[in-house]
Amino acid sequence: MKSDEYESSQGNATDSDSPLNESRRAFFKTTGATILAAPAILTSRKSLAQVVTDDEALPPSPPTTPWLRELPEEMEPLEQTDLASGPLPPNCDPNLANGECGRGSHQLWEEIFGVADRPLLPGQADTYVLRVKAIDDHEFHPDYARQLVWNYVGEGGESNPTIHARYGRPIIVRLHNDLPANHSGFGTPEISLHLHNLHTPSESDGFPGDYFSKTKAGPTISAPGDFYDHVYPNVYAGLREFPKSASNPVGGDKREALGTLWYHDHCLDFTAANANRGMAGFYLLYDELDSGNEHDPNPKALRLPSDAYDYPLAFQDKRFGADTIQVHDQFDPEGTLGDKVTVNGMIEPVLRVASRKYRLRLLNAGPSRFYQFHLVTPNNVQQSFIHIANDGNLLPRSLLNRKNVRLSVAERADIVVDFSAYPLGTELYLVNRWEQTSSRGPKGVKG
Ligand SMILES: [Cu+2]
Repeated sequence: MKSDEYESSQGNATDSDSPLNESRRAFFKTTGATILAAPAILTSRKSLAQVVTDDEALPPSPPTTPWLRELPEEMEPLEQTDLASGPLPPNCDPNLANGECGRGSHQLWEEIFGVADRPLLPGQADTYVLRVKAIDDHEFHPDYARQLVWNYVGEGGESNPTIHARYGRPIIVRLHNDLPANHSGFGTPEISLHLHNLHTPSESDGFPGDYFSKTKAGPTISAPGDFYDHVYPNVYAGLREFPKSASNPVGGDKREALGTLWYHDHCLDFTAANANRGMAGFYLLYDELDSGNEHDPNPKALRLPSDAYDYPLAFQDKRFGADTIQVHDQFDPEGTLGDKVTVNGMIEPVLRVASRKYRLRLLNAGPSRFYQFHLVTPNNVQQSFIHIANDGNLLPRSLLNRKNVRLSVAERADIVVDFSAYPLGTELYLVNRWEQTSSRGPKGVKG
């Protein structure tokens, strides 16, 4: 039996080790082209013109030519919008008269901002605006028709932008729902913004029942609206047990520090469909140890690769119909197993990297695939890397000389890859060797 992209686990090991077969599973390729660039390429699996035998009996996605598109060299953080100086500063209670939905009052408002019934003052928080928009000309791949996605869009037009946060500095994200109410197709135009894993007050967590649109409100909020203000205090978990003090200015237990987080839609009964429509982005949280500055003079700082060399990569499995348009059966409780993998919204992209160390933040943004990632040469020789963080937590000690890393849905792994070990022009491939033929879970590991 063969799946769409894997030999069966009883297959011939020699065959499966050939570069040709390996390319079926490659997602991402890296290559170096200039003095500063050693190539890195990420691509998604090449689909094959084979009979699909996965449990869902969906036909395979149409084939794509790999490595046609490049990821940007740097993933720049979303720029702030000064909400406190604007016409509608965030407040503890929802601003119902001016279009905010009926969210719960912010629990920690007075503790963070001093006065319970006063709007935010300039400088008290980093503030951001995101709008969920329907984008009807997204290009997953040049071989596919441009098509509809729903993305979080920043004020500068950035799709699914990365938010940079710091422990001790609160953030307010104002989320607008600009989706059309008359949408047809998979996904529902009511949204709830969940910041996955972060310790947040419950009214800002993005519960499934907190969904809203201009005309509908979920069961855990009181009124529909145009927008929803989320407060992220960015304190360590355990704030009550380890209160703020001179020696602990952030508050909470530092051992609970999180770094790589992500936000995604969480609408009741539609989380998979809406996230698969494209609502997912990164929230990177720094502190004194993981400071986001590789030149940090603070002796406590880890000085991990930063800025352009701190690169988030979100993987989503997707299925496309014969017309190259994405399909997702939101009425099937088993979900829809994808046979194409997008990397930051692109199928089989290339990332050109400099000849130096990178921190790659790998995220399985779902909905259905599990991954066991390997970094290999075109001859299928596994390369080693350092695994430094799992699911947002720095490991007690880095795991050196790792040859693979596994990710289940919503899981993150931070790895450090030293591309200076390779001659310029080298191409490396990030491949998935976890065979999966059903949305229920993976099977054996291949290769
Ligand atoms: Cu989540």
